[in-house]
Amino acid sequence: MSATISAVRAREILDSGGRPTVEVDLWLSDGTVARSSVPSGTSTGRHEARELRDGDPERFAGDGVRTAVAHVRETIAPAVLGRSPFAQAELDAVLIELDGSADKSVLGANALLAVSTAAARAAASSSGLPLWRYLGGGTLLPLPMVNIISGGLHAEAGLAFQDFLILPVAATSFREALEWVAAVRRATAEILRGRGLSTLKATEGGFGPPLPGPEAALDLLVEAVARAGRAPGDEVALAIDVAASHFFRAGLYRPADAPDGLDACGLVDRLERLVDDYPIVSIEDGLAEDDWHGWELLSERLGGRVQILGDDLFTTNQARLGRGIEGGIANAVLVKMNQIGTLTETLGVIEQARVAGYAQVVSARSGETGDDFIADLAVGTAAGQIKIGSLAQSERLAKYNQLLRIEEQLGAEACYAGRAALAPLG
Ligand code: 2PG
Ligand code: MG
Repeated sequence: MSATISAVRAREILDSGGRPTVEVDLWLSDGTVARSSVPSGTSTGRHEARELRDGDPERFAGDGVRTAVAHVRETIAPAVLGRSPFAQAELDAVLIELDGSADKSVLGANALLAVSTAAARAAASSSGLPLWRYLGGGTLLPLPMVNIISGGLHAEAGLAFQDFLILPVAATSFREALEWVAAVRRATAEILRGRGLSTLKATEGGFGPPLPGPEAALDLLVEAVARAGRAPGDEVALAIDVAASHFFRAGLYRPADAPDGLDACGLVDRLERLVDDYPIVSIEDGLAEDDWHGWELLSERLGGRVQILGDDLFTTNQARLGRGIEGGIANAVLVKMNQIGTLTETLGVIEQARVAGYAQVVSARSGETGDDFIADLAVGTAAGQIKIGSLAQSERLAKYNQLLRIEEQLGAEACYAGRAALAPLG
């Protein structure tokens, strides 16, 4: 394990939305080479680490990442050359210090994360280990939380809530879980077609039909699960990502079907009715990212019944998760590496959640590449749940397929997390 980093090259590539992102190739002195690229969100949280964009309106409407790429080449590469890729925490500490800002806005979280993950991949490969083994060697295949219907910023459907998802909680393997999901997705398309509604895909490969409100989307999912031959709730459960930060304006929640606006209490009442009426087991971002009082109310009212998952609320940030844990707010954390910018900090959040008894959901972004790092991250850390988008589009399938490969590699050792991964735990 004496190999050191011998070269780092960065480039601008395009993500699944046709927007620029950073890709890094990293070489070790023993000839190992590894490649990583970073994703990008649409419904980003205010407290995320900053991805650096050029702001040059002449290129990609300002979204170019040439500056971030230059930072890898001119600032990061010289500082990491000769360092050990096996000392991830030290390497990431160097990256964090080089940037020097609290939100990684100087060099860009996109520049930092590409190098951080490429180094881990190179270290795994140099050790002759699959990445998931190098990252911890868990044997738990995650329960996938799979998008079927999109709204919010991910579709132009008129639905305020962003994600309507299914969870194959009673499958006995990851492979079987995907078979069930594919059947439900097919059934959804058949129902939509039968009603003359669009089956055009939204950003994450789910459908974005024009539906009047969340109840209509959930009715559709229940019907599709049954049509696929599965028991709604017992075999395939439902989840929502409300992404409430994105319809919170001037102190009120303003979903399309409540034009006068709702306060936190009104929205929590509405969410409670949905939990009463549908087999929902997880609610993500039920309230806005800084509405801590609202989150307290939501956690009190529903935290004993369903998983209360913080995405924009926690932004994979140990300080924000710490505040949540202290206040008994939420019972699960969404984990997106690019919200924080280094692998070490991501692993820190997963560990912090585990110690506190919070469930962990490793997640992709709406803008993805073919990079499948998060599949290995989920298994390696035994996170228990993963959210990748729909069962469509190669940037999503890259991760699902990697999980199938890992399950095959694990053989008899593989254990599918299923319902047991959900909070409230136990
Ligand atoms: C989310 C993600 C993924 P985005 O809100 O959970 O669905 O969306 O990457 O746009 O933040
Ligand atoms: Mg979310």
